Amino acid sequence: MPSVREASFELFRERGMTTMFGNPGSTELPMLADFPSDFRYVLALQEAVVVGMADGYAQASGQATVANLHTAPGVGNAMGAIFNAQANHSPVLVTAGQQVRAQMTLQANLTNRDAIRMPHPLVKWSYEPARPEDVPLALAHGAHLAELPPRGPVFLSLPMDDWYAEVDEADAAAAIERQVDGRALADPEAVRALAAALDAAANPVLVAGPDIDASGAWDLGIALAERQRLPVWASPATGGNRLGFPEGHPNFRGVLPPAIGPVAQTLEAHDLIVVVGSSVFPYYPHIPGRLLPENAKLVAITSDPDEAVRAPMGDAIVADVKLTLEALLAAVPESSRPVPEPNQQPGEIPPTDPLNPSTVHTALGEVLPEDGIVVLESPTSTLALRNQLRISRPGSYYFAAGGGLGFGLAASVGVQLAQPDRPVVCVLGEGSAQYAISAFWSAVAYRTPVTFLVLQNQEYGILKWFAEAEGVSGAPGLDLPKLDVASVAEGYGIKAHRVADRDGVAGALAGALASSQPELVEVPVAPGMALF
Ligand SMILES: Cc1ncc(C[n+]2csc(CCOP(=O)(O)OP(=O)(O)O)c2C)c(N)n1
Repeated sequence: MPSVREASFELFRERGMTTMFGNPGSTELPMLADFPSDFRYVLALQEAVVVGMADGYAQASGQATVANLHTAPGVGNAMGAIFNAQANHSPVLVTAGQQVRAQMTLQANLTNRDAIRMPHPLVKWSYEPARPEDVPLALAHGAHLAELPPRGPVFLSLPMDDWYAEVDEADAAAAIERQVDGRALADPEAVRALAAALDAAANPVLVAGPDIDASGAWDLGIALAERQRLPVWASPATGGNRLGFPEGHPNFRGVLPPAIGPVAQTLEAHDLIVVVGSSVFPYYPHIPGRLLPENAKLVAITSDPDEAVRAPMGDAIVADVKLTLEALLAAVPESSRPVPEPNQQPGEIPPTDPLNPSTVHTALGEVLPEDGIVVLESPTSTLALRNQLRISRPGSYYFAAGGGLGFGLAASVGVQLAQPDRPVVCVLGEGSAQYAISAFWSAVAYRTPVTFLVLQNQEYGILKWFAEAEGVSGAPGLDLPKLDVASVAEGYGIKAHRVADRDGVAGALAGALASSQPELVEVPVAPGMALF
């Protein structure tokens, strides 16, 4: 009879889950014993980095991905990253070791006392199998559930002696073979009604969200906008872990602001707002106002029932985003509305010393190859990067929808491992880099040739902006003088470049992008928010 470990690895193998991320402790070693040679174990040096890397890998590969943590303290360290994975709709299968069953009741050292409750609100399912022989079935359950819509992390606590138990061969084979398909078709009546409303509207608009990309519906979003002559806004950047529409497309208008009043103001002229693959809306901060322009209707298409029901206004269709766009496209005619005016390109940025973040992003835009991927965590320059780069290919942008810092650096390594043939640039604020700093080690150890671009403005710039917006003065702890990320990265074995002028930035980035090793480019930039 196979062991729990053999059956579990056969399950992972069958599902293509052969890259796993972890930080081992004594309670995880039995799982890793005789580690099969067709699997890849990616070591991260802290658990938030384990989950951040697995999140990036899961999103960029589209597959459930194992993040193996060390019992209670490891889960504790990873909690912020699990929060991000949930907001990102990322199918991470989080596992954590547990004391041997014989010592759990007496709560021997390292017992995860209430393992199921610990990550509970952040995951779709939290479980500790009732019997050792149930572990493969529980892992199958977790993998299916993580990948079913709405995708998201699940958690399993696995007692360390379970891996040696034996399982019935036929039962294990049955658990391993199962496929569960969860792509739901929309009610054809709801689609017909939306198609009729779109065609009848005087001035409809499309709001494109991250699940367009995640569901593989990129081309369908473009086709709908073109056939119906729709101007397109990106859903607010705060919730945009991926892009839903090419930002260089002539119909693209910009990124919606993330607050109630400004969203309604931005969409003022429109009578029908169709939101696809986004919550309605990932608001922050609180700027009250009308939820919608007067007389405007809103219809959202989302695969997430929770996103659908918690929206404060409008109607929703809960179904697979790609299948629904396919059906909608088949039901709408070519519109006779005028084609939206081509969007304006960003203007020239006046030279400054130190460089404006926007100037750095123009330099990045010049050297980033067509198939480049950007992983972004540089709060004051998020909008500047979107405006300057106008990223226009699917699967080319990743961001923490949850807003928990530490995603960017870790996720970029996972994204690069999942997409080894595409150049990955990770754009970081020097403050953000600290939350997952040890991911530099993994980047070097696994030869992931990420180009890290660090903007050094010597402050928590976005918090100064928030302080002003909130009318807060005199808050301590918002300055970061002399934080030298390049030197820290060098300590982890990364080749680092320090450049301060525009041509130097472009040259260093081009060199780093062409290199087969991870490299870092650190640039001092002017403080404050960069919008364009
Ligand atoms: C885990 C976590 N802790 C704290 C914060 C609050 N926070 C948001 S942005 C920010 C500052 C980021 O600084 P930096 O990366 O240097 O970028 P800048 O704002 O200067 O562009 C902080 C501390 C957060 N979002 N997540």
